[in-house]
Amino acid sequence: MSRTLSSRAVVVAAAATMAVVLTACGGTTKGSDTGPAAPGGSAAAADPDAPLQEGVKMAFLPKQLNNPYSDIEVGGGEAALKELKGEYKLVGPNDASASSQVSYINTLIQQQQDVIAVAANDPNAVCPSLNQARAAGIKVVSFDSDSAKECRDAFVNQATTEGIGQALVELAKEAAGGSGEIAILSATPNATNQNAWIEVVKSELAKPENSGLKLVKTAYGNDDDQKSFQETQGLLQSFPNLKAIVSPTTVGIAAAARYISSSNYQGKVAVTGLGTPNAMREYVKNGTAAKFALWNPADIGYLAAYAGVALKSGQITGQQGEKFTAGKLGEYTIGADGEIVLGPPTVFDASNIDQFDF
Ligand code: RAM
Repeated sequence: MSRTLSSRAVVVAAAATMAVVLTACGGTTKGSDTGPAAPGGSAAAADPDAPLQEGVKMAFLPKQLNNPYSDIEVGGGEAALKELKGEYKLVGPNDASASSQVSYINTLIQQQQDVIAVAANDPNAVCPSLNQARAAGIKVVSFDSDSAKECRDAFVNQATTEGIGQALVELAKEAAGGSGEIAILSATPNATNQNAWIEVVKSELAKPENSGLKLVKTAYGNDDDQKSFQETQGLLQSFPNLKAIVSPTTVGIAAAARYISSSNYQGKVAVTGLGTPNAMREYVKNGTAAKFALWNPADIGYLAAYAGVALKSGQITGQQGEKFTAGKLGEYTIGADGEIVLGPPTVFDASNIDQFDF
């Protein structure tokens, strides 16, 4: 069975995703502080030869703490900070609501962290606090879900937004058997990452080659298992001709697959989207979710930590074209708008899922 969607959208990386090992990063000696960057982006020029500082205090603020995906992400950040001899901290809300992260950012400013890594629940709600942090000399890296670009120094994106959106459409098309009604089960209504992917999905669906697919609804499970489960039930009841649910969130896809697996809809409505192999294994094996995609969440946290320490050390400032080495992941070049793209996602199905354990 082929695991390849179109080459444009997704490269089936399987083990290869993890095998991008370029030169390892060397120095972690203490260097001088580069001082605060002005909010809005103008910072001192990057010094590519600046040594990576030791002792950098970096706090991770994921969308929420009770999401297995976030746990894996920040675990990668912790591992990187260990390599970099930095100080890792984890804080965050229990729900992914829009304003839930603001108080945590304010506390991190008071604690004089050197770097904040944030997966924004809302691109704008976190902005004033993030810019206060930056005015206080704290470097801000968004990861997974971007803040507005005016309020951070760099963004670690899991894959290109276009690529993820296109992959979701190809997965949905295949899951629906080529045509028919599909629905999206998203995370929260304000999530920057899901909303950006859904925009791409909609523009892909407008293309003639996808005219057989009809998006009937986008529902929001808020990255809450129970709410996602209930929203799945609602979609199935409201749209009796539904062919597939595409869920671009690890919480949503698992809840949708669990619901369908234990219902009369199994075999009639397919599930696909973005999930972790461990949460999806049984649903791949029982045929409910034959194929889905993701990247290695740990690598996002790892890359964000290296980016954060490189920012704090003055090696990069977040400008397009700057390069830095992210330990075992190798060299990265910063793209437009301070975006750093981890790499292509992996597609999982019965033929490869047992090679992955996360
Ligand atoms: C959920 C979160 C996260 C997203 C993944 C795919 O865990 O919404 O932001 O990147 O799914």
